[in-house]
Amino acid sequence: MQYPTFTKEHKSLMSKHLSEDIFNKLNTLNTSSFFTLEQAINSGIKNPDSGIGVYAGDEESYKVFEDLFDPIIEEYHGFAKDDKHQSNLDANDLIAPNPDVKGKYIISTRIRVGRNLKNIPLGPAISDEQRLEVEKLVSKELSNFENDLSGTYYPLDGMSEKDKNTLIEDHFLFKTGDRFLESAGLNKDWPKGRGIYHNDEKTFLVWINEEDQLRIISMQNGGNIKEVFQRLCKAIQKLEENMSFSFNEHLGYITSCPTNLGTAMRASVHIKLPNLAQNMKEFEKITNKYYLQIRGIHGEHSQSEDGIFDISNKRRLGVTEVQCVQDMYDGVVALIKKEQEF
Ligand code: ADP
Ligand code: CIR
Repeated sequence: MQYPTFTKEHKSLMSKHLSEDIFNKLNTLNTSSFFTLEQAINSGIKNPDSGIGVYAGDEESYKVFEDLFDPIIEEYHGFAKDDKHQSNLDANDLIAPNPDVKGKYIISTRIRVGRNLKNIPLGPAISDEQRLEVEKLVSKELSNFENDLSGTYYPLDGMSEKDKNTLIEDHFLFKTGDRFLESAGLNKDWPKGRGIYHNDEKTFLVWINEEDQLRIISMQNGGNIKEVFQRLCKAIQKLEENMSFSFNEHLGYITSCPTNLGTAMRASVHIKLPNLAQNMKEFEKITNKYYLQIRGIHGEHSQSEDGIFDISNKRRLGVTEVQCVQDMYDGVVALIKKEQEF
């Protein structure tokens, strides 16, 4: 392919870091699952409003295309080429008493991690057969889960529009037709091989074959962040008893989007902050200090509604899982304090 034409609308880290020299060096390379630079950057080219604009097809992509990925990883996570990732999934190390016992601000808490099976390409490069194999393996493993983690797997293929839309609207299920994932090749053969597992209370959920092969999710109403983290840690440990996930010492857990590397964790609250909503400068001072990201309440790239925001940790690599949740928790405590001062 030719060097892409970036317009002033292209705002991604990919368009920032893909110089013509780097492009020429990487343009003819491919990984062993035949993933190319053209596939990696297509989403950022087709969607000029991308924040990141690049996806990996496999663990090897991060090495073969390192001249592009490394500066993006460094800028997003503040993580240098020689740094080592560290993991800590011991919920006892988290200090997080409920910061909103009266339930005035925090509507719900959700913590998710992404995982991908070792030696199988990531979503952008997986074959249709491999995707079905992943669905079979993971749903079979989950069928052995017991007690509060016991649930049912619901394939997307065959799910009624009504059930699907209710699950999406209630924040449990991924949306259909995301344009960023579409141009990254992640929606191929949709809806086959995709689905959601959840317990009756919908406090433990697993998405299969969306942006990552697994998204393991713990969520519940209110601000008991520790309880949500404890449930997630238990579920991850249980899954790791019988499954091997793609992981290395430098990049931690391997995910298709470089923002998710490391812990692959996003810990969030939906929180009502009507006063701060009128004062975004003060709001962002706090979110920047605590390494937080602000999203709308219908997920990434959505707008906030009625002064309710999705607040989550931004760093995921080079910090432990406990630190990711602690970043979010400490920031939420500071936001509530500021909200009360108005
Ligand atoms: P991801 O968490 O995988 O980065 P999204 O930002 O698209 O993806 O969010 C996925 C879904 O999770 C959306 O429906 C979103 O509203 C919901 N969600 C995120 N955080 C919370 C929360 N704290 N409480 C309830 N739902 C949430
Ligand atoms: C984008 O570049 O905007 C999309 N590909 C999504 C990037 C992931 N977003 C994030 O900040 N975690």
